[in-house]
Amino acid sequence: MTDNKLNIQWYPGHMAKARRLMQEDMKMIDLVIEIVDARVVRSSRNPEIDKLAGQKSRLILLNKSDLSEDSENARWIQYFAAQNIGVVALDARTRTQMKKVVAAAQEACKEKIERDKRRGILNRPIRAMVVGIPNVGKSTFINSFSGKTVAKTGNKPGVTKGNQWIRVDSKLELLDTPGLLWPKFEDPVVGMHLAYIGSINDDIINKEELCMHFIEEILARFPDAFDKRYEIQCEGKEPHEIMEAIAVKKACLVKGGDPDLKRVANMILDDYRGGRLGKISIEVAE
Ligand SMILES: Nc1nc2c(ncn2[C@@H]2O[C@H](COP(=O)(O)OP(=O)(O)O)[C@@H](O)[C@H]2O)c(=O)[nH]1
Ligand SMILES: [Mg+2]
Repeated sequence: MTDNKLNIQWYPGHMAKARRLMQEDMKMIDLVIEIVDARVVRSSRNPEIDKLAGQKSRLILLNKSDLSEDSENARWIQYFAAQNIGVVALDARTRTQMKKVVAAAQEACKEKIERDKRRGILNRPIRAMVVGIPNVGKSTFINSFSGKTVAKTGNKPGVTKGNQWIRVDSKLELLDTPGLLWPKFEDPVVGMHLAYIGSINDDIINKEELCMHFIEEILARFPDAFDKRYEIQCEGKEPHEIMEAIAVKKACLVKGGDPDLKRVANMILDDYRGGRLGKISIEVAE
């Protein structure tokens, strides 16, 4: 296989600004809710969050868990639980896990709640900020969590202008603006994995190359993932041969009858992103 040719750029200016804004917001909150993509838990985290969050309580949400494997979600939950980090798997488009999230937020802030109690402060809601790299579902989560009964508690003294607290219930308030983390682009695997799930602007990527890497990685864990979907035989074939076979099967051909590999790459990646190749976790807990 050729080396990957992904050349993904990030802009330090944005990064510096995002970091500054987040540091400001951190002063106002009790809990950092870090949203990651359940399919690429490692690549969708940025270790800088540890520094940024400092001593704040933490909760991790494995979002888009409807697209990752249930068994791998369970292993990631164990992985974080073993480090004493609260974690909930969810599909942020629905509200089905909201009670669990509130309970996990309370558990994560247990000590603070106890401390408040000793000081006679009862039932003060936990204040939380959602953070994560682009496209993990921060806005979706905030919107779902707000629901129809959203009570924006308005600008309060000490709140940076523009920021509002969304009262989820009596126990939890969310800052309406999420903190933007940036991916660890220095690691080429991270860039590639984020590209698989469609979190990186596709225009700057060689899709055919990306798709070949994708096929290779998927086949290592699911040897028949493509056979089933496209009714082809992958065994013994190189990734580019698999793409050609799919092109023929799906009549993705250019004029003259050659396989249209660019179109095939788009189709395969779209199928994966849409869950049509099945629930597949790209990164598993170790
Ligand atoms: N399948 C699935 N899609 C989701 C989920 N959460 C968010 N999305 C989709 O992921 C995309 C990015 O979500 P968004 O909230 O804009 O991400 P943000 O950049 O972190 O704010 C949108 O198309 C959402 O509909 C989820 O749990 N499951
Ligand atoms: Mg957003």
